[in-house]
Amino acid sequence: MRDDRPRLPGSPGFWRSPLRGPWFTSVLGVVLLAGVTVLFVTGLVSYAAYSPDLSPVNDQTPDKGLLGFYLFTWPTGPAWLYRLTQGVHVTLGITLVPVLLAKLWSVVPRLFALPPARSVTHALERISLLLLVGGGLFEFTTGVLNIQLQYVFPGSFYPLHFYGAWVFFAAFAAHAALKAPTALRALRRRPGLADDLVAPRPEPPTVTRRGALGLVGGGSLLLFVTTAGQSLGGPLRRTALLAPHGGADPGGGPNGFQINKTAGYAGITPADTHEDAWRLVVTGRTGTVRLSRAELLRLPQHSAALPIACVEGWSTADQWWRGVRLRDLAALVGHGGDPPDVFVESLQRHGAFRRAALRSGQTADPRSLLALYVNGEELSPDHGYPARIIVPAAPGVLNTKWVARLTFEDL
Ligand SMILES: Nc1nc2c(c(=O)[nH]1)N[C@H]1C(S)=C(S)[C@@H](COP(=O)(O)O)O[C@H]1N2
Ligand SMILES: [Mo]
Repeated sequence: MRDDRPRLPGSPGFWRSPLRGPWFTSVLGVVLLAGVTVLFVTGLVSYAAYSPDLSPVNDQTPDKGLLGFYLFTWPTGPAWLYRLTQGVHVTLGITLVPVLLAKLWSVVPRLFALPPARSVTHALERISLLLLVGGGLFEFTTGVLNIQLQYVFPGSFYPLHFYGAWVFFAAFAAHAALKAPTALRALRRRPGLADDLVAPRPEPPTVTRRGALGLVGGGSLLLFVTTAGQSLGGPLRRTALLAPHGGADPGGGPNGFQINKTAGYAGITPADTHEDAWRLVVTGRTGTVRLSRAELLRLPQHSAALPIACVEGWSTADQWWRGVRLRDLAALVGHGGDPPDVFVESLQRHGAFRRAALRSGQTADPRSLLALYVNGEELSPDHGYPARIIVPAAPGVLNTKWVARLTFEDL
C-alpha cells in the first residue's frame, strides 16, 4: 500500500495515534493541576525555610523583592517539618515526570498547527503556551538535575528554580482557568468539543486510552517506589534506587547515616581539626571568646533527636545529637535572654554551603545545638567533627559542618 501520510506535521493527518483526544488530555491535565499546585506551594515553602532574606549569605537572589512578598519566618517545629515538605516536593516532582511527558505528547499536534496565529488572542494564547511548556520543562529539568547530580548549579539553582517557578505557575494558572470548561466537558464525555486533538485518520489502536493512562500511571508508580525510600527510614531506604546516594558510603555504626559532602571533598584535614589547632570563635555584643573542644565539653551539654532533611529530598530518621545549645553560646558573648540571629562560618574554604545564617527563633530553640556527638559517639569527620550545627525543622543546608566561627548579631 502506498504511504499517503502527509509529510508535514502542520497537516492534521500527519498525527495518527488513536489515543489523542480531549478526554485523554483532560485526565492528565487534572492530575497535573493537583500535582503542580502542590509542587508550587511546597517549593515556595522550601524557599522560605531557607531564610533567603537573611543577609549576607543565605541567598543573593537579586530583586526577589516582589516575588518574595510571601516569605515568612520558618518555625522550628515540628522537627520533621522540612523532611515532610521537601520530601513531598521532590518525590512528587519525580513521580509527575511521566504525566508531564504524556500530557505534552497528547497535545503536540497543536504545536505545529497552522496558521501559527489565527488572531491576536490566538497569538497571545500561543505565547502563553510557550511560557507554560518552556517553564514546565525548565522547572522539571533543573529540579531533577539538581537532585541527581548534586547541585550542578550551586548558588544559581535557587534563583533559576525560583523565578522559573513563578513564570511557570503564572502561565499554568492562566491555562488551567482558560481550559477548565473544556476539560470538564471532556471528562464528562460531553459531545460537541472542538476535537482538533483527535486524529482524523487514526491508525488502528494497539492499546485503549485507559490502558495508555495505566502505562503512564505505572511509570509514575515505579518512579515513586524507587524514590520515596530516600525520605523514609530503615530498610525502606534501600528501595530508593533512583535517589542520589552522595559520594560516600556512610557505613554502619552511630555515624552511619547519609553524608552529603565528605570532609575530604570539603578540604578539611585532620590538622585543621586537631584539638591543638581548632578553636571555635564566638563573637557577640560583649566581644569574642575562643573555645577549644575540651572547653566546649565543659559547658552544659544537651541532647536533641533531630533529622537531617536535604533540599534534594533525602532525609535521615532522627539522630541523637549532643552538644552545646546555641543560646548558651549566645549568652557567653552578652546575649542572655533573647538571642539574636547568628552567622555561622565553617572551616571549609571553598564551595557552597560553608556559611549560613540562622534566625533568632532558631538560635533560641533549646534543641538547636552546636553538636559534638551523634548517637553517643564523637562526630565523624564527614559529619562535621569537631562541631556542627543542628537545628530542628530546618533545611539540611543550614546545618553547617566543621564550624569555625559563630557571630551573634541581628542580620
Ligand atoms: N561546611 C559545610 N556544611 C554543610 C554542607 C557543606 O557542603 N559544607 N552541606 C550541607 C548540606 S546541603 C546538608 S544536606 C547537610 C548534610 O549533613 P550530613 O552530611 O552530615 O548528612 O550538611 C550541610 N552542612
Ligand atoms: Mo543539602
